[in-house]
Amino acid sequence: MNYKTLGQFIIEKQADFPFAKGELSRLLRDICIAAKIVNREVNKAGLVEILGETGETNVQGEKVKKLDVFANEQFIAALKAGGEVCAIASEENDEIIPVDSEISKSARYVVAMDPLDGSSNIDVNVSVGTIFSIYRRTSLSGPGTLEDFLQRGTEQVAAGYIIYGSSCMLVYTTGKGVNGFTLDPSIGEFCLSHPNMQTPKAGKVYSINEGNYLHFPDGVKKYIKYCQEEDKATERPYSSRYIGSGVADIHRNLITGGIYIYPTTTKSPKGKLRLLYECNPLAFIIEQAGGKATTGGKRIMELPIQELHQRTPLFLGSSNMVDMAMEFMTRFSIEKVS
Ligand code: P6P
Repeated sequence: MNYKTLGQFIIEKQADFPFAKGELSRLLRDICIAAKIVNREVNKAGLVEILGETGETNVQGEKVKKLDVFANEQFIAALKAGGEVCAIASEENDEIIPVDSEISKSARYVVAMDPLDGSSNIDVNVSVGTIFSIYRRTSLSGPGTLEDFLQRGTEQVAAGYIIYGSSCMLVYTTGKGVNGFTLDPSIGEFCLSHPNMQTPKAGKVYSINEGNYLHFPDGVKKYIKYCQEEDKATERPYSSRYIGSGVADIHRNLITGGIYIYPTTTKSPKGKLRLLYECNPLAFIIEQAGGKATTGGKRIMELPIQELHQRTPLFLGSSNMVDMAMEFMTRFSIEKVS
């Protein structure tokens, strides 16, 4: 077998993190255990009574699908059992989940996650994903606190996503580049398939929900028209690709080049995506892959964070495309993006 498993890769890279003494490796192991279980259920979602809605709504006011609840429970259970975290934050939980057990007494990390992003696509067999962000705790001891999560994205020690698609992939960074691992179900291991991922500086794909066009800032409207113009020199018009599952759109654009934009709209005046467990981890990954992530004005990872489920506009992807979109935002959008 000429594959390198995630476990082998982490041990090899251990030397990069003398301070980690294995905790980070064990933390990634815990996340992967839950990912394999969630992948198994996503893959047979149509076959078992796990589809459909629980009838409840989550803190975002979105209808919760049973697989959301299942995924959330699996990641929380795996992280608690692993003993490496003192608290967890999740899109599915209004408040943080402090972890206070014998095995987590010396835990030094907290994990923020979106356990199943894009879940509205579950019933129609479209790829969904998990997004996670890892910080070193700032509190001194005991169960973690809200303050442990209110750190800028630049403080992340690791971030990643799992995409449950035609194959199950884990893509993560610890600040030393981005590596992608594909799950080999025959051995139940994530194997290195995309070493040192770099996103093209220029791309020809733009991803945005144009159904909201009328409510976009003028800079976004002008950028969309720029993408649609005929211009051989810059290979325009670009292609519009929008799956409605952020992890899937961003994963494709990471590989092929492209830009994903979720700007402010009247329905989401601060943007729709959440800073802590969607935008910051995705920004860490895309920057490590040579791309950019901004609000249309400011670098995502430098945004101050005051609340757990804080939202922000997001322009993320190939650096040349993000720069161009920001130029339109600067020239045409009166509301200077915060
Ligand atoms: P809309 C999923 O709910 C999500 O957070 C992203 O994954 C996705 O890109 C976006 O929202 C879809 O939102 O408003 O276009 O349906």
